Amino acid sequence: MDIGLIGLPQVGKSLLFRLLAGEGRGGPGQATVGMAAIPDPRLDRLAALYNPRKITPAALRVTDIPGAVPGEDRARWNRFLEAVRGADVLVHVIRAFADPALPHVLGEVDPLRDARLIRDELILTDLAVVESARQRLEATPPRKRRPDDQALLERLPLLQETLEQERPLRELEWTDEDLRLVRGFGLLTLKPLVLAVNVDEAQLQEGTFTGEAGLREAAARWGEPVITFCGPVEADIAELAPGEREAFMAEYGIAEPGVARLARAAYEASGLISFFTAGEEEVRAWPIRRGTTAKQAAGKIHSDIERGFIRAEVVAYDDLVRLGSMAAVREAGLLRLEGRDYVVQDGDVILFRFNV
Ligand SMILES: Nc1nc2c(ncn2[C@@H]2O[C@H](COP(=O)(O)OP(=O)(O)O)[C@@H](O)[C@H]2O)c(=O)[nH]1
Ligand SMILES: [Mg+2]
Repeated sequence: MDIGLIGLPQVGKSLLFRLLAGEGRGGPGQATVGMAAIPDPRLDRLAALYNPRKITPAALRVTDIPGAVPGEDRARWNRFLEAVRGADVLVHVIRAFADPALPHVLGEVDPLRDARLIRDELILTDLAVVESARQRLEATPPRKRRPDDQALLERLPLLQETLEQERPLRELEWTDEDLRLVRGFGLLTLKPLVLAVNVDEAQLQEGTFTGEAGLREAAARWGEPVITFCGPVEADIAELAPGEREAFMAEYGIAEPGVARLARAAYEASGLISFFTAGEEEVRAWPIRRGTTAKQAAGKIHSDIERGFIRAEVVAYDDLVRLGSMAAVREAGLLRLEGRDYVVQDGDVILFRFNV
């Protein structure tokens, strides 16, 4: 499960990457890849109950690619987009910060212009993919078409029409079967998109940034969440000891690092939920897609647990925290025994029973 960072050059993508995932792996001019922990206050509450040796948050892979300006170098821009075809969610990093020493690549700082520019580029990129797929299939004689080709040919015109109306494909209703048919295309506007606005310290203090009203209005219309963060201040927060962070953030009127809010927004936008395992050894959050069954969830932990699945002992996070212990949960009759087809809910704390 992957987050792809996109945006113009010099907007703070690589700084954000380091804040999310540390140094990462990769070479100069190539994609850098790392893991971003997804902070979850529920994990801390569970850890307070179990006092485990280890606390493991859910994590998503993040990819950072050297940026490109769409109008300037088409080939470079296309390579840039190729690198995020496999991502599950895109985070568009937008510059709001002012810095006379570092001019914006397009001149004025204008977050709404940048959001539109990248949005339009993603739409055009998908349109090219859809058009060429349609042409290729239409040129194939019917008897040479593969089983899925006919179904695709029936659906591609609607996709093309949607994109021609400058609408992203995620606005359409998608069945699992429709998604399966187009999976190989890596359509970019099908991916959820989060707008991450990099503000400067003055804007952070003021609680607003250049062009905020216009950007928020458009983002609300588009259904895209907007998260603000201030790169350099976030870097300072990360350097502080955990005990010193709250006072420091209070000076800026923020309760939580912007990077934490951003990681969670990307997680939620990508349709992921978490279940927990909890014991004295480890308290851990596991990312799964909505609709995952108990047996599939077991497989996230270990293939042996999936194969030898007997049952899942499940308690809702809220019940466990309210009652304070597994013994109290059992006594209250709130520990459920669930079978392989149980659909795991966000916040379920699960103990899997299995034999190998
Ligand atoms: N003033 C200011 N400079 C920033 C901020 N975020 C990033 N920068 C600077 O902008 C330049 C480009 O940042 P980088 O993260 O490499 O951007 P990228 O090209 O989008 O990956 C670097 O010199 C950063 O130090 C910010 O919030 N304020
Ligand atoms: Mg960079």
